[in-house]
Amino acid sequence: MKKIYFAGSIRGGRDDASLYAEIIDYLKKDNIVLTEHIGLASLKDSGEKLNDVEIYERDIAWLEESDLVIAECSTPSLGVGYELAYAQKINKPVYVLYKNNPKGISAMITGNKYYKLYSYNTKEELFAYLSSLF
Ligand code: 6K6
Repeated sequence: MKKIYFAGSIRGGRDDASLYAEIIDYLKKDNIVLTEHIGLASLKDSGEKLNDVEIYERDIAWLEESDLVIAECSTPSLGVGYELAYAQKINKPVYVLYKNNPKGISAMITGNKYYKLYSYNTKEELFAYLSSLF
């Protein structure tokens, strides 16, 4: 069982929250997802009970503990961008998933050869890719 740090937008916008939940449920079948709250519909603007310092310190500890990082990046998020850079610095394998659309995502991600990028058109493609990883 791998420990997965799943990253997805929170304050950057919750349009893809239900997709995050589906990905997390899928990954949890055979792995431990340290950040399973990312998909919760209840994780709205009010946030968690922790303050921002506590959230930051807990998330960094989870990143350090993880075996790999999977980020769904279709909704741009400062926090996810920070996590991707941090994960690279500590040499974690990083998988970046995003929907194939004309706007694309930041060149600072797609231009970085360290990241394993996967752009998808359908959920079927996305889940077939995820199953190929394990
Ligand atoms: C929830 C709603 C508003 O503020 C919150 C705070 N709660 C968080 N709980 C857990 N992880 C968080 C929280 N805020 C940010 N993160 C981490 O940053 C997650 O691991 C996400 O992958 C990423 C989201 O960053 P933003 O910039 O979209 O919030």
